[in-house]
Amino acid sequence: MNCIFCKITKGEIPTNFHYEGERVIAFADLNPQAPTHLLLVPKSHYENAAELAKGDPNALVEIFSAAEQLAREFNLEGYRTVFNTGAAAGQSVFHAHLHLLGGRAFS
Ligand code: DGP
Repeated sequence: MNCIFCKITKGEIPTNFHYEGERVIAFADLNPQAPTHLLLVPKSHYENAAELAKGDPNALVEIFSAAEQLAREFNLEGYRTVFNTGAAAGQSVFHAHLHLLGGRAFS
């Protein structure tokens, strides 16, 4: 399987991790949509958030607690979290990931 996020989580592509825990890593999005735009990614491969919830629910718990920790570290007053599911919704990498966005106003 040729999955870019599997390569990143395994350290095969050098990437600065802003968070690393037992099940989850976080790194900056290549194409940021806000001053702070991080991706929180489970180390295990699941295609989307629903599959992750079924296969490794503890990773989902860690994703949201890491998001809260990172928001504090990045001094975000508030933040937006997004899971895209399916190409029609804008998902382009089919390894589950949460977008954490902050540092600007959102409508
Ligand atoms: P989505 O469209 O929801 O599947 O989000 C995928 C995001 O991943 C998109 O905002 C760009 C980002 N991205 C894709 N490839 C890479 C990469 O190699 N490194 C990093 N840091 N981000 C990537």
